[in-house]
Amino acid sequence: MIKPLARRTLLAAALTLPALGALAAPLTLGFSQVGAESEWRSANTASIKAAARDAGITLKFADAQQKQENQVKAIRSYIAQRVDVIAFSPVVESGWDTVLKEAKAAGIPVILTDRAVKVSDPSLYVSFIGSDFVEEGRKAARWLLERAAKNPNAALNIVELQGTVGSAPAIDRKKGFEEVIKANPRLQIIRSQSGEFTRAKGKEVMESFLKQRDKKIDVLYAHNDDMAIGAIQAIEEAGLKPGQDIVIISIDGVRGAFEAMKAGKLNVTVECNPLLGPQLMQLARDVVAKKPVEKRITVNEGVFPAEVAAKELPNRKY
Ligand code: GZL
Repeated sequence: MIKPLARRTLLAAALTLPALGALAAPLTLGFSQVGAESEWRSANTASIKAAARDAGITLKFADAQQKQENQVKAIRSYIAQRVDVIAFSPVVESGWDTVLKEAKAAGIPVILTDRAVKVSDPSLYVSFIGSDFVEEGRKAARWLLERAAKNPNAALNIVELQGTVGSAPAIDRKKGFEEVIKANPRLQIIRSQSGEFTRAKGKEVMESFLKQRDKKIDVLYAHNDDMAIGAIQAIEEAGLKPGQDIVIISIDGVRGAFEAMKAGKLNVTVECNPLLGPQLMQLARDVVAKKPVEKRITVNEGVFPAEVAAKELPNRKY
């Protein structure tokens, strides 16, 4: 015959064990990454992997080599493996409805990181964590407006190296930049082409811009530092001084940009924070625990002109 106290203790234990069991089972996150196209992307990947390890979260990770079909395949494999939550940085904005409907039908929540998507039904993803790319484009243009105001009669011909065609950062950084430079009609974008966020393509496209001699190039606006660094090589090979003959504005704030600014070859970089790992892991836990989460979580970012590069470089975390 079990004594009442002992029975109560056994009952309490029976009720508690499953909860403990739920806590102990590591959460499994399936992550589809764009690729490894830039310093920014490498820092983003490192942050996600380190944060998963620190959080005791089982991470399944796939690099899509900048191809949407590889991301769709990875998301489908995570659905088949019945992971607890899926997260991905969509290489382009459109074409996600079908696979996200499959994840929803399987009852697996999806988190967007870094880049956003355009979908018919916003309930196809639980939350977005990343940057405000339109604001990054505005910050880049505000820096140029301020500089141009010191020389009010100078016309400034701008060439633009866009990011990956169809990607949220490329679309939004262009939008924000154009919205602000409208304030000064002497600032004109005379050429604009995608450099695919890579150094190699950025150099190649800048070479083609420099060959077209009909208009002098005064400013380069690059949607990321890697393309700017590639363009710097092209400008030097053309016998011009980057950062002086051609003013260069870029975005990301990676170490290579601070080194280029210290060398006087880049004029300003607008920060885009890749270190989303810890916030993503906490968000994944909250989503799996069915806690209410914000639909859009953006991170605060700064603007770093060349004058502060040397002082700031030792503090950089990516
Ligand atoms: C921005 C990110 C962009 C970076 C590029 O959040 O999506 O992709 O600006 C990277 O360096 O390739």
